[in-house]
Amino acid sequence: MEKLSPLQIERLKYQPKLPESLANGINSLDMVEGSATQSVRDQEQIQNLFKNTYGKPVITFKKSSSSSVSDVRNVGVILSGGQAPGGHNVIAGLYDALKQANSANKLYGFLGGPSGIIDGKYVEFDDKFIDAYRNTGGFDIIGSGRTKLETEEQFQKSLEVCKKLNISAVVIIGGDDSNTNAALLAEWFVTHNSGIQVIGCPKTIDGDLKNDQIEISFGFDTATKTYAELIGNIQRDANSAKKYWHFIKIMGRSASHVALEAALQTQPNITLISEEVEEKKMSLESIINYMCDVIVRRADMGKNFGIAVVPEGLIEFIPEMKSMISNLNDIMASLENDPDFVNATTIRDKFDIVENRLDPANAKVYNSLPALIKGQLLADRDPHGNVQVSKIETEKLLIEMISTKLDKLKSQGDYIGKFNPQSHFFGYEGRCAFPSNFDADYCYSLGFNAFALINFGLTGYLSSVRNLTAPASEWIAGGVPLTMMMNMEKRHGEMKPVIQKALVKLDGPVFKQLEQNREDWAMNDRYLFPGAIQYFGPSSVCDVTTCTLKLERSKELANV
Ligand code: FBP
Repeated sequence: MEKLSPLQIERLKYQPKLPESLANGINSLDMVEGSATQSVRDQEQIQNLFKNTYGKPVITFKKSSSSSVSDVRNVGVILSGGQAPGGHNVIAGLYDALKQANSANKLYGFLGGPSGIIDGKYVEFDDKFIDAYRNTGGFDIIGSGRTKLETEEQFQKSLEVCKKLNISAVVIIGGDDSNTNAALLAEWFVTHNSGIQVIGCPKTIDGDLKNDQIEISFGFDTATKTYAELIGNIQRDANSAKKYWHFIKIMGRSASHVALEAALQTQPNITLISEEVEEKKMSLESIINYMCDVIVRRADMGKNFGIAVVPEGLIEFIPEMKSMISNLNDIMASLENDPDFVNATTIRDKFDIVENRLDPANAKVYNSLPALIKGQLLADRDPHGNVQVSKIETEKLLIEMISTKLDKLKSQGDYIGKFNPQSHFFGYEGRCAFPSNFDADYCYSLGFNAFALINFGLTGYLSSVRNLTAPASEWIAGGVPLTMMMNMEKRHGEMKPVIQKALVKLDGPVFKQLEQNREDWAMNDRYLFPGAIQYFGPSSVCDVTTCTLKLERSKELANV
């Protein structure tokens, strides 16, 4: 038998908590329908594209006094996109609900992400299989992938695979792009009278798949706590040695939720928020000026050290960069089938092809960047057309530009300090951590609830569990129509229906908390050291919610 660590052994025994309605039993639920819904934007276009699944009501489950026996069902599950702590528990919750509903039910796991359903690569779960993964991090139970499900051929193949396995429902566990896949597949299955339902589950450490019904995506809690632990450790090191400025890029793709949450948990000297940069139209130069100002003022106080937190997607929000990247994206999309571009072996060759096509203003911005960043900007887009911001070393770009500016200031006698920078990128470190108790419970509930949605014959819905700052027994289970979250956006040079990303709200309580403290944290070292996630012990350390959820929920509750 595989050797397990002591924590693995203990975590396998953890029994995740469920909302009271679901704990009452999967066959003893009542479904309550809300009123019809609309997409967040572009209603006419979205309704046209999703003729069968558009406009459905929000669903809430209540415990029922009566109980029924469910029909036999086979379900397939897919883990899609980037890893997020708790994915295994979604599958465990789904499996437990499905077996509780009818022990003859079967759960299949498609291997390697959405491509598994297309290529018919799957496993069938049983108790032993599932039990080995309960409360563990990672997606290794069946693997994940980023294949975009969108072509007629892919849908047709998926249908054939489902028919072969007698699958009547598919659960897609994913972020905004993967749940866009779920919405497209759900609509296609209805259009083709396949009788196959599709349900999504809100996954992503990025925390950008949220709205009134989805308070947070799973994985955010654990990932941000992991990054906060690491930032806290670095802060203590910085405050001990007092010789380095640490520039820490934090994963999270476009939205800055992860960086903002990690900053509130640790209180670093500088925190950049991409959404603020965009809103205030801050150029790269003005960002550098702001950071240099803090560095210079700290140096004047004899502090040649500090911590700067930088969100992963910053570069895409700096106005001149945004325009250049959008121009670059369109050009790269148009060159997708150009043999010269596809076969170009060096970045220089690629750039020579692109350069003449960039608008002059954008070419100027591109050329002003260090070679390292220029090359990284030309890397392939992901299958959904996103720039792979995890591969762009913004923290190094900032360090290089700050160094240059500080040298200039020094030569003018305006800077008396020493600048010793260190760069870090925290991303993959947090995506597969053991899920916190919150994520273990939340994920299990989402999976269990996904089967409740299936049992009530729904399709094109996202599993939703709300009221998350209350104890788990008081959580509210239900479903949100996927089309409700959609709008039209440009991807690979074309307008496509996609789930709208939730960005940091600058008038929201979470950002305000940073804004109010920014100057104090910049000059005075108010570092917090959250330490490692605790799984056992007093509730005051094991069940702490994120600042984001706490602040957003308290505002929501105050408005009720
Ligand atoms: P998802 O939206 O798929 O959950 O992505 C999460 C994420 O971790 C982003 O924060 C990051 O930019 C990206 O995945 C990295 O992608 P990859 O795993 O392909 O390197």
